[in-house]
Amino acid sequence: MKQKNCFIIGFPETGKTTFLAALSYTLKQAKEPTKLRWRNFNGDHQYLTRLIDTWLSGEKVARTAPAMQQQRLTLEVIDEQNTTYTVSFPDLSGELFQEQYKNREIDKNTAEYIKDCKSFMLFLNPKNLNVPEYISSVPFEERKNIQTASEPKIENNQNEYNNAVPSAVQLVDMLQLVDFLKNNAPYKLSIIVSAWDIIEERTPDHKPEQVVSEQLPLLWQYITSNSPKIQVCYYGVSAQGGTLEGDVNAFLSKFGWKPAERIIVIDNSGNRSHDITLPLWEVMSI
Ligand SMILES: Nc1nc2c(ncn2[C@@H]2O[C@H](COP(=O)(O)OP(=O)(O)O)[C@@H](O)[C@H]2O)c(=O)[nH]1
Ligand SMILES: [Mg+2]
Repeated sequence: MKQKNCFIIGFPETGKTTFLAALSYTLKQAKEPTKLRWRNFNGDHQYLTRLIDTWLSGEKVARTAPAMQQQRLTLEVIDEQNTTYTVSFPDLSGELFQEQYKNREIDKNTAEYIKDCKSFMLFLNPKNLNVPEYISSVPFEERKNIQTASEPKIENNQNEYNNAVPSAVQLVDMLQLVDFLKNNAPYKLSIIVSAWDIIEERTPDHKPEQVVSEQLPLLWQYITSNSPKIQVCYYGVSAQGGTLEGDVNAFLSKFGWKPAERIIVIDNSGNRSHDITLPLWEVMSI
């Protein structure tokens, strides 16, 4: 049995817990063929069962408050060659990453975990990215009237502070911390653009990497210029299947009551499937 750790990076509301719910359901079901299948689970069984039930019923998963975060969720999965992997897959609260950025500190356990880890998944939600306005996109007449750019203040309120800093700046900082802790050793990184249903509605021809290069050019440049140390793959994932507003039954019936069909996974070549195990399988192959 191979032991692998996967570290999940993502600020609050980026789709991490919904992904974990849809992933756990997918691993367990036997109808749709998937790259990875379920073997076993170590951790809080109630937590995972509740998560899957909530997801199946078409409700939003509960917010992962810092007190509820799961440091130890270990999935035992098996691939097509019958190799078994144990994948440690913590469901951390997004506030942890915000605190790290603001306080310039990381707790010892998380740092040790990252040091040993070769597989990372980074979640982005197109609905709540903080993208700065570029000077070149502001009309010249308006530019003349801008007084002074205001620096974000260090407020007591965590969210206010982090919301004032562009998402790409905070994410590059996180990846620099990973590089530092791993002493510049190579690693695999899956970038998950979550809520892909929203991107598909707005810009149906877009590929996941294009969303990142357009919305977060600083992050894209950092990852690209750090190749081959960072071996990246990009996925667009809709773990929920759409926005959960309105009649739940009408929403679930859109997919013929087949839970697996709610999931959209799109790779950077545009290949489309319901197999949400793909991004995990890909980062584990190192
Ligand atoms: N439209 C859409 N919204 C999603 C999807 N996945 C998650 N969301 C929404 O994004 C928000 C954050 O999701 P959650 O999994 O709790 O994020 P976490 O804080 O990173 O664990 C919630 O409002 C979800 O309903 C998706 O596939 N499509
Ligand atoms: Mg969560």
